[in-house]
Amino acid sequence: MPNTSDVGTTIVRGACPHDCPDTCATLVSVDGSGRAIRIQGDPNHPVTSGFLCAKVNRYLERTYHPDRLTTPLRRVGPKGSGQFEACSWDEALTDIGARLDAIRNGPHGAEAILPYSYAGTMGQLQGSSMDRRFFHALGASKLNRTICAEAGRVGYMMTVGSSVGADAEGVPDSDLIVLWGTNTLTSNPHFWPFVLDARKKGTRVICIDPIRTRTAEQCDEWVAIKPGADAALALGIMHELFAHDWIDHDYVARYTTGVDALRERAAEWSLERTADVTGIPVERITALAAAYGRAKAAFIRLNYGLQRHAGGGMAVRTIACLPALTGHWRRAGGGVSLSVSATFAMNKDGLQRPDLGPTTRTINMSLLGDALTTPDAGIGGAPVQALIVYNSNPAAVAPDLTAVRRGLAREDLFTVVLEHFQTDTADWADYVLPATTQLEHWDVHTAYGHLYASLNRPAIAPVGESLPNTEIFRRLAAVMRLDDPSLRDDDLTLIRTALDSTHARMTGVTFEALLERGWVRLNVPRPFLPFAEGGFPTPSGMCEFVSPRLAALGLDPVPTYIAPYESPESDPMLAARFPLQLISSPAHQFLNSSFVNVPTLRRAAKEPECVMHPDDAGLRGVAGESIVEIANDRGAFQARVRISDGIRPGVIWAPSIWWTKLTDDHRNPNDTTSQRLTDLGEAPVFYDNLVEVTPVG
Ligand SMILES: Nc1nc2c(c(=O)[nH]1)N[C@H]1C(S)=C(S)[C@@H](COP(=O)(O)OP(=O)(O)OC[C@H]3O[C@@H](n4cnc5c(=O)[nH]c(N)nc54)[C@H](O)[C@@H]3O)O[C@H]1N2
Ligand SMILES: Nc1nc2c(c(=O)[nH]1)N[C@H]1C(S)=C(S)[C@@H](COP(=O)(O)OP(=O)(O)OC[C@H]3O[C@@H](n4cnc5c(=O)[nH]c(N)nc54)[C@H](O)[C@@H]3O)O[C@H]1N2
Ligand SMILES: [Mo]
Repeated sequence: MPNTSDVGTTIVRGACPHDCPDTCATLVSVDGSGRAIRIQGDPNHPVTSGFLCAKVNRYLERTYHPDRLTTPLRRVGPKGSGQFEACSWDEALTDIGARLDAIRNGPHGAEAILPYSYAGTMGQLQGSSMDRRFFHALGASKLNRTICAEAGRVGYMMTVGSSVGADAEGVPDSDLIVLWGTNTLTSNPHFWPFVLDARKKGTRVICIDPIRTRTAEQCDEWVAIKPGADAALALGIMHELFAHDWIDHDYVARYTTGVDALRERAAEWSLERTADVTGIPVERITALAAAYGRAKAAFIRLNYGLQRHAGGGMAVRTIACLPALTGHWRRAGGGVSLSVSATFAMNKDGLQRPDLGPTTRTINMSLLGDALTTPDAGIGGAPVQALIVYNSNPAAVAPDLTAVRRGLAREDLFTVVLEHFQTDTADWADYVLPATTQLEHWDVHTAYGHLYASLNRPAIAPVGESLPNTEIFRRLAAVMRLDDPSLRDDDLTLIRTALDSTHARMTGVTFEALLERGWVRLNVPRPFLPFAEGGFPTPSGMCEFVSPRLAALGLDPVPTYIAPYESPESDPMLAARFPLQLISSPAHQFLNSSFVNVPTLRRAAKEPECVMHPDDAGLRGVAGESIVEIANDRGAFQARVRISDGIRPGVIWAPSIWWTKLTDDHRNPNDTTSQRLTDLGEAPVFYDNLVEVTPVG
């Protein structure tokens, strides 16, 4: 039963809402007074296995944080000053409705209103249901949600077909594990127990990363690749696979297209050329290729780190060819996994109702700075006059913060932010609306690192006057007299709609089953071997080594290497001024910019830091533990230096994403990142970013 009672304490089943592959099943203990007193991972969930991460262990501290927003707030000081006064929900919603109505009836129409949201919660309800219905019915601009995963998603789709891949629960059967562009112990920690299981029988674990992360430290081998060079490495490995005939010819003949073109392309990647481009010695490449070629069921765990570069889409597409060449998809533990989200088949259209409104323009969230400041920059026509932000903190996480801040500072921009806390973004708002956390609302979840759906029940009453996103958009729809009946659906109706699917894999994933058990495995075998006998969800039904869809886009249809925009090799002129490649991947204690304001976690992260190789520090006269300025033409930020040989020379690492207002210099690495986009998916290139470091003071 979901709720068990024990001396006045109730245990409520939930799901972690955060943007992470693990989507944990949680158990929240609530005492007789209705206060949550404990959160733990469900010991029976095969992936959660009874533990939570460093951040979500602190979820109660976050929920009951004295800084929680408890009432709607109206701006009283100048824009960006962070001066607000409390007001009632009625006052706030009436005024917001009137402001949006004026814009809707103005010369540019409702397209001048832009929703901006990402995955602050991954819940189907609080993330993407009533909000979408509201903006569709209003006729607002659409948002292309590219900020995280689009390069990789599209690249993977070009080879494999959709976000379906090897099952983490097969990992114990692997005979080689390659962690490629992922800091597993930080960003996907519930994958690790499966790795440990495989290791018990001697399976090698190799980590490919420019940084010797805490994950790389735990692996048998750290392959210190140059940033953005992963497609070259994969092509070099293929060169060896073909040369030694480590190819599953039967699999290739039955289930792939274009092997001849791929062989020709791989032939161009001699070991010497591969070593030159990747910075990995020839003997390491040979050993890696041999290990992969001789394995029967190698598991490649890709994640999103390697796709935040100019050629990120092509890199993922290229790597995704490997298990089809070797036939590893046939066996448990073999294959490649980036996201498995498309294994789920929720009724998204029913939930989001794109049919409620007209076709409108789409604005790329990764170009927020441009969209707010240069209305003609590819967004066609209407300026953005109103911005409604929820589930995201763009004033900390979006690229090119200088441009973003300039946009948010516009006196003529009407900004509403739905939040738990007064974030960097909320400081720019005209209205801030208090939202509930996962402990306070209903939701239903898919996952992208495993195959279990889960239900989140509210465990406690809303803190203060906070409301679920769904309720805020229902009320806004009512205030604005949007009258489609679907805009009045309550949360339980929305959950039933989300689960209203006839897809075979969703059989058994019902509201009743979720109420009863909290989480349910998709209707697939365990482990799931999606492509053991082909059946790729591409147009040809094959794993596409040659992609007609890429050709149609005017791109190379065959896997290839695309150099970074900013690297010493690809832009020597720029590198003469800014020689170091900055990677600003997640800090262990934070979840993007969430949890930065939670005292125990911020104390653990200490202060903005960066890691530099001794050679790079020496060249610049930078002493360990000193403060440095990290800068390029776009901007600058400061951090305390740690000097370590656990990073490639020429690369620096600044664990992220700090709230700018909680740093001494009120800036963060996104002051230096650019609004350039990846080859596929129009995604940001956060880690394709040259900087120079100078001592401060
Ligand atoms: N603790 C914690 N967990 C998180 C998050 C968080 O902020 N904190 N964020 C969540 C979200 S939204 C996401 S998208 C994921 C992100 O987590 P991951 O998908 O793992 O991606 P990143 O952490 O961005 O980068 C992973 C590793 O890739 C390396 N890397 C960078 N460039 C390259 C390259 O060119 N080639 C190779 N081979 N490696 C490279 C980085 O050094 C980093 O160690 O994690 C989720 N989980
Ligand atoms: N330099 C650099 N920049 C990056 C990255 C990087 O690695 N380096 N990573 C990028 C990636 S992968 C991603 S995914 C993005 C993530 O960027 P965001 O999606 O902006 O993620 P967060 O920073 O966690 O902000 C989410 C906000 O949503 C709020 N929130 C959570 N739940 C709810 C809710 O139910 N209702 C409402 N109204 N609000 C809620 C939280 O309080 C939080 O402030 O950042 C990107 N930016
Ligand atoms: Mo992300």
